[in-house]
Amino acid sequence: MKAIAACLLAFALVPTVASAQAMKDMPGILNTAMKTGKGVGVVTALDSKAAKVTIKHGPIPAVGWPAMTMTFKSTPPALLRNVHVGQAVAFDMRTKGMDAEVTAIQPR
Ligand SMILES: [Cu+2]
Repeated sequence: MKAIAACLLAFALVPTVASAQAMKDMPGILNTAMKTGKGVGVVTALDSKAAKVTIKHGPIPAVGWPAMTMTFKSTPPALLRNVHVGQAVAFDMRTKGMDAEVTAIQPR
């Protein structure tokens, strides 16, 4: 639900003309394009059932993010088997709009 809302919001913020222009110039490259990056941080919360992990992470320049604490979806959920609260981790992530996923995570 959260992902859908973020997606709709992102589209609502792109004026129709600019959107049409972007589509013409570079198909598929819009504000909502998937971006990937690598980060390091500390796990502050874990919800294995919901496949969610909260990480207090440093800046992730590849996606233009400052340091912050936020919750990621784990893709796949099994990544969280080797993770515990308080652990320092390095992770690979991807984001589309406001939706963020970790796609790899390991202790550091
Ligand atoms: Cu973040």
